[in-house]
Amino acid sequence: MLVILVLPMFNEEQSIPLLAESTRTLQSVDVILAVNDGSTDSTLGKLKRWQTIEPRLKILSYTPNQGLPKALTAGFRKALEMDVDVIVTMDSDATHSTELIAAMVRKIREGSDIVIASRHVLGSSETGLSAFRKLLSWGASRLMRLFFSIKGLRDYSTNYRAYRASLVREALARSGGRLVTADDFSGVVELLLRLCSLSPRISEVPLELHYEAKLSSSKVRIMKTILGYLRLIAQPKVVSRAGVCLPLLTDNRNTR
Ligand SMILES: Nc1nc2c(ncn2[C@@H]2O[C@H](COP(=O)(O)OP(=O)(O)O)[C@@H](O)[C@H]2O)c(=O)[nH]1
Ligand SMILES: [Mg+2]
Repeated sequence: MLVILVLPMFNEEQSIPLLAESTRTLQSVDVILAVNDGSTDSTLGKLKRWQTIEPRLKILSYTPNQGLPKALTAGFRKALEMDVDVIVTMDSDATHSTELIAAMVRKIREGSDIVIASRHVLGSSETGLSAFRKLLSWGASRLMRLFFSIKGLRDYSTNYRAYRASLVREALARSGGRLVTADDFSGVVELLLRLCSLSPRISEVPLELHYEAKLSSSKVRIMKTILGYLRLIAQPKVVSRAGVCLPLLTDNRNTR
């Protein structure tokens, strides 16, 4: 199975040496795609330097900054052009350990369509996070479970996930290339809720989140993200075999 690791980046100059180190001997990934989304620091320069020692690294770079959901969608498109089988997405801030990727890919091979590195299952842990940030991710997942309830899913808002590429391809084809409406971090939740309408098999592996390893500043805009979550729960829902979800976007429906 051809596996791509998509790394969305906005001003991650400090994290790039750590990412380079943690992927250097990683055999479970065939291609690394860094999506540099209008960074204003030396992210692009650092990526180019990394590329001189990492032949698997591809760079997708554009300006101005368009937000995490667009960067993920652009990464998906690029990945599908490369005809990969599995797309793994992860934060580029050194808080997610690449060691989980092998287990996530294995689960896809065994039949899962989406695998979540979850903060809310037995064996997971979170260190270095403020009580408020812990509450936010726990509260977001509780809220989503209350309104949506997707089988096998407890962590709705993590960006550390593996997707079967054919599922993403089908979603993009059926939605006219547009997967999410949000341009803030709630788009990470929205993406999952819309993919859910295709009845994917979803499973989770426990994540040990090491927030104390974070060197870059957090880009989460908390109020905007909370408003984004509320907007999601207010939308019309559909029921699929995977649970209560959001419909895929169409060209003239569900757009802002
Ligand atoms: N492409 C892109 N990536 C972003 C943007 N904002 C944040 N990110 C990336 O998304 C990931 C999550 O952001 P992060 O600051 O780690 O959030 P936190 O860990 O939840 O505090 C990191 O890899 C960021 O570099 C953005 O506007 N565009
Ligand atoms: Mg992060």
